Amino acid sequence: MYKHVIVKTPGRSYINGLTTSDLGTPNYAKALEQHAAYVEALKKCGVEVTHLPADEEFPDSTFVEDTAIIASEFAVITNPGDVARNKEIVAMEPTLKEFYETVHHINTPGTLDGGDVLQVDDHFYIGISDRTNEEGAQQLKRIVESEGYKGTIVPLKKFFHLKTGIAYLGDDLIVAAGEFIDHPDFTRYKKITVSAEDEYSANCILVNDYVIIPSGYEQTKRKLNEAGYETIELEMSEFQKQDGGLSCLSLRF
Ligand code: CIR
Repeated sequence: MYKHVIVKTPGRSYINGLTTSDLGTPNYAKALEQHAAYVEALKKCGVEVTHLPADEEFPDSTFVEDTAIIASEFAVITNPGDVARNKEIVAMEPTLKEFYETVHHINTPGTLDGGDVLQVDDHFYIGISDRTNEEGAQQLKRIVESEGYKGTIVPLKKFFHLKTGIAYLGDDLIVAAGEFIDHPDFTRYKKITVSAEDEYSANCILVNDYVIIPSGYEQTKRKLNEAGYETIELEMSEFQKQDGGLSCLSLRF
């Protein structure tokens, strides 16, 4: 069960953040509305929300997931791979220290974005991407192993971040899209597969009794409901425009 989440309001500078998509410039007012709905959905899932104020200096800082990895006994401050985002970790560290005594760090030359890390029970899967390098992945693997967890490094082929294409729903069930559907590291799990057209919906989050999914992906929603999950759908258009998904907008623990 998750008890707590950390989120951060998007600032006005959000519209100037990093993106590889050609979906257009985000509408700031709409992004605020979508973010507020996200926070309400999390509250409905029964978690307490630490809501950090916007930080105009860092346009992408609403995507708090990239700044930390959180397990039940420890947190890891990452070393985000894009220079424009790297110092987002400075503001996150004191917040995490309110909750965790043990806070590890990923250090340069290692880089790592939280979006590249998927926890499946006692096992952390760590993607190597444009943001997370081999050295950063190895550092995190050593940290989780020192804490009694397993770590597996997964070089990505196409996805932006590992969790762009995969989610864990508990009970050995993953949601997988693209390169993860037949990936040898994930064959041991039961799978809900997501088609290429619905790829964006692979980034969904289980928060206690609900799976939160982006709205407009009927096939994924049906598969989740058939597997016994209650879903909450959220409009995510303004975050999708900046390559962000549902997992990116919170740290959950
Ligand atoms: C970035 O390029 O870093 C942001 N525009 C999107 C980050 C998305 N975060 C995530 O997938 N964890």
